[in-house]
Amino acid sequence: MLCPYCLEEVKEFIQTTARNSKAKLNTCPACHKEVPILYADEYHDYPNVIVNAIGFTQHGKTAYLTALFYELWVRRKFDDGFFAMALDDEDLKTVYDNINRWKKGQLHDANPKVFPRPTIVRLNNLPGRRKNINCSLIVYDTSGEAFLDADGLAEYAHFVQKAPTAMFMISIPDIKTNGDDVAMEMKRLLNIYVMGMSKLGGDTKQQNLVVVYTKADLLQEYTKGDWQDLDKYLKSGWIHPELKVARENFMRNLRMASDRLKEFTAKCLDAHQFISFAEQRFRSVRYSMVSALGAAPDMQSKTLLEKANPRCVLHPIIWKIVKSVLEPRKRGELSSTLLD
Ligand SMILES: Nc1nc2c(ncn2[C@@H]2O[C@H](COP(=O)(O)OP(=O)(O)OP(=O)(O)O)[C@@H](O)[C@H]2O)c(=O)[nH]1
Ligand SMILES: [Mg+2]
Ligand SMILES: [Zn+2]
Repeated sequence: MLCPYCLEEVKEFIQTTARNSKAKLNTCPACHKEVPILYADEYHDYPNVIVNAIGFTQHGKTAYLTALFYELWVRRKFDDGFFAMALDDEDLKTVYDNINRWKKGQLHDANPKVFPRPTIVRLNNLPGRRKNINCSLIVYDTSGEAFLDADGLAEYAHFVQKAPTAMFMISIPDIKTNGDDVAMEMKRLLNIYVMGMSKLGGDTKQQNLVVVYTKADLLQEYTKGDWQDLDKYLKSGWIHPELKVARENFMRNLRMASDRLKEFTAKCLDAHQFISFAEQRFRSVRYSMVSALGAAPDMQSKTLLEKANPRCVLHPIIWKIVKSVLEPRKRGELSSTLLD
């Protein structure tokens, strides 16, 4: 079993009883931290999906993860019995605090450069094609400063090593504002990641990569003319309107959006080396675009000008679930997987 706090694989968690009450406690034999009872007791019913936001500072990691909580907790109303829940008091408080700040339009400050405590969010009955899906998202959010070099990654972000899928968060508008070259900065992040993983003894060839273009509401200068379909995708969640007719088309939609974004990466961002580097160093590479806010915020007051309206935020997570849980479970017979 994976301890969500020290990321050691342990045989079992140690069950004790709290000193001053009859409350049951589970602790990790490796780091001695208290692990949620439900996490340990129902471990095998809820496969872990490690959500690791990897990206430079201010590229929208925390905003994205908050939008994800909001989407999963409040906005998603699937009719198949779907609900999201927390497993301990601290995570429940984190989720509610974040969502409440979010609803008031308050954004977060930059994260400190420390190894973060993850927030565990359990998803029940996420609709799949044939069967619903249960899983636990283990969400890590750290400062972008941890990704400035391979040493920083190894020290402050070693949670990346255990995840079957890495999630790169790249804000093209921020790279442009800093006067940097988008293709070069994308390649820098990838290079740092590959070096950091080797320092940790990991191998990116065993991992999948999801490249997420963040703050996509600010990409209008790109998504016009030949690339208008990407703007429509961002706004509606569907790359081709015809696909929208049936839920069975959902994964096809994500695959087609990913292919189109790869084309965008080559033709618009001129990031050919990034594509080759990623494809040769990872098992698979997929692309997504998201807007956590839906519109640009007022930078002075750090509040949103309009009510936050997240776009496509579930899509990278669906890729993660497919790559982390469904494909390994049913490798070789994908057509019968839950979301396919
Ligand atoms: N227009 C727009 N702005 C965004 C969006 N997401 C984030 N921002 C802006 O980008 C700023 C930085 O976002 P964060 O999510 O805090 O960035 P981060 O990657 O967590 O930064 P560090 O914690 O420093 O690594 C926010 O304060 C917002 O102003 C988005 O979807 N659209
Ligand atoms: Mg942050
Ligand atoms: Zn532990």
